[in-house]
Amino acid sequence: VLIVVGLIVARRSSASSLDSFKNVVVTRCETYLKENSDMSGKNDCEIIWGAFEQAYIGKDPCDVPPDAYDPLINSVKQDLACNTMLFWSKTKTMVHAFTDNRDCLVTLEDTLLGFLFDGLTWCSKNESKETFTTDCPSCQNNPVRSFWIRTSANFAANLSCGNVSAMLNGSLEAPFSSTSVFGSVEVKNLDPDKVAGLTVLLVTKDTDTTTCNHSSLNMLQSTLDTKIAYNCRKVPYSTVEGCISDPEIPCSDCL
Ligand code: N1C
Repeated sequence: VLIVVGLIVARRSSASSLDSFKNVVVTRCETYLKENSDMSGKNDCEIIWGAFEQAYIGKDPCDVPPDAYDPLINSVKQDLACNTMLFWSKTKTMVHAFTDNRDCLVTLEDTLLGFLFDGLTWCSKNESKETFTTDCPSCQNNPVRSFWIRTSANFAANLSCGNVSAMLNGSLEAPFSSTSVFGSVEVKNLDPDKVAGLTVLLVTKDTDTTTCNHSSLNMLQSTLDTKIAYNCRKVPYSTVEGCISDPEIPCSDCL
């Protein structure tokens, strides 16, 4: 009897860790579609979950390449208004504090795909049907890293249009890094037939010495397709802080 009870408890607990992960994703999905009702007819949370799962379930957690997520990308239907896309690098917390109360700018995490998986960890194992949410390896082709690479490429290549922006950290030695997701994936995937310009918003504190003339930003400009206009502007950290604490201040007064 004890063995049977033990087996039931073991089965339940392994099933419930998957169930709770799936639950988090599907609940986020339903919440998002409720808030963005124009998308709800075209998107199905169970189909999106199925397309997501098949990218990594049963696979070696170091052998999930970015293109494993192609079916997931294709399962989501979303359009964004041009001129609103905001990229970021090493400014995540500030950027989201800013965009959470405002519709004028949209980050990847404000799109359905980014919203579903932001902050989550997942992997499986060879021939396993399970999803693990802890102890996932940090190798090159791990499921989480490949997901962000693939979704970021899609955000830049297929969703971005008009004049787009990137919020970079002026308190760092080098505000632009060519090995970041922004530098290695997004900048290279902007479509010069759709994107007219990229403006760097260099968020700077009074004590910072980094300017738009920093050599790493010259590198960013030279990586960019010559058909895309490049601009850079310093934005005082205090202005961004003020706009975070008062959502009534119009976007045009913030950036
Ligand atoms: O490597 P980064 O930043 O330059 O990537 C940021 C860049 C943004 O413009 C986003 O569109 O790439 C996109 N992106 C995410 O939206 C995202 N959400 C969460 C990239 N990475 C994202 N993450 C996780 O943060 C992910 O695990 C990745 O490795 C970090 C990147 O943070 P970063 O170095 O500050």
